[in-house]
Amino acid sequence: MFSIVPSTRVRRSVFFEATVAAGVKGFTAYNNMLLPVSYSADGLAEYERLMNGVALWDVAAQRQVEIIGPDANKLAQILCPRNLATCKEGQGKYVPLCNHAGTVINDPIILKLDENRFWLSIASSDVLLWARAVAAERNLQVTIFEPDVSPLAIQGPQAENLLASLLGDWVRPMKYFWFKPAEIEGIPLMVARSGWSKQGGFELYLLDGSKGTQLWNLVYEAGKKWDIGPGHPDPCERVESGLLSWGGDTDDMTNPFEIRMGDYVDLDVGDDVVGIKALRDIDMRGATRHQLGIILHDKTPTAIHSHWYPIMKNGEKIGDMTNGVWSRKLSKNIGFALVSTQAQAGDNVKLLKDNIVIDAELTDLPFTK
Ligand code: THG
Repeated sequence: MFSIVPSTRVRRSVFFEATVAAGVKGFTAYNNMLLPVSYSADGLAEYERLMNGVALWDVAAQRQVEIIGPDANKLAQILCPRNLATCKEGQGKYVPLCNHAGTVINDPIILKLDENRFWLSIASSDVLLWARAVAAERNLQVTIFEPDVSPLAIQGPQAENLLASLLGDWVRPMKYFWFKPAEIEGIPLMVARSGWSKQGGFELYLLDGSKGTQLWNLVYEAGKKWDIGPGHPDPCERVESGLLSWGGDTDDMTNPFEIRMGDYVDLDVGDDVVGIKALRDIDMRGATRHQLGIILHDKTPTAIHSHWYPIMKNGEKIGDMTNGVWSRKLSKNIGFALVSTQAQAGDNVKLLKDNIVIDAELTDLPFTK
């Protein structure tokens, strides 16, 4: 075996020590940081906790890009083709960030801390460089930097009971993507109802990087009542639930309409919004691809993670399978398909996987509610 050598380019999360103590077995790279993705050989325990109990995830690699200053509101809107006028202080929204061609270059949650201060809670691409360049080109008065903020996710049906036991019942009526400041034993946090699963839960944005292990241990101790254990953004659950993985399910030409993000685009935002003219154009012409589910008829459990596989219909390539997992819930091989809009749910297709042809069927997303 080989090891990955730590450096400033492969940063450790503030929860790194805690995840090692919890038995982490594997990491991926995300925003130049180590993101835990495995605690067991088959991942079953992590999945079961997420579906039936509560799991603790080190998702500090979901970095924040802070925009602060008198023009912060203006820049936030210029970067997001979704109307932010209705976004209140304490509210988060899921947004595509697009380049001038209308290609999705990240899909963050934007959190409005106040009129002059925002966080972009980003997927894995260099939004900091992008935001600074756009701000400079538009002569805007803002400071843009990566703050000392590290999200820790509590996910699963018992997450709310656990968090209420730590913070009080006020967390129960919190709305999706909304957030509030809080403290656990003096540790400063921003608490949001969010997380990259559809099983319910919260994210604790830790505001003091020296308190990572302490926060992890406090949540873990309180969670024992609900059999808490470590977990991670779960490939099986997220595919079953239809959650997008930017950079995995997208390529260098993917626009929001192709990947079910059309609802998060407002075509009537100002002409100064980056990419909006291209998006209006694409909307008028109609997107040529769309994202569907795909079910393989072959029931040998397979995972597809590192590259895309061609999907064929009537001998012609119509698109690609962009991810694939063995669905524990459906006992089938499932994944996402980014295919021509000529192809529809119900179509019989063939998947070319490493020179093997596998019969498959296109379906609607999500696979499970
Ligand atoms: N939490 C935080 N930051 C993040 C993520 C997160 N940054 C990176 C990545 N995840 C951003 N991507 C997503 C993708 C999907 C969702 C959230 C972040 C998501 N989507 C729901 C859906 O598609 O059904 C809900 C969308 C909606 O209702 O608006 O939750 O997880 N802090």
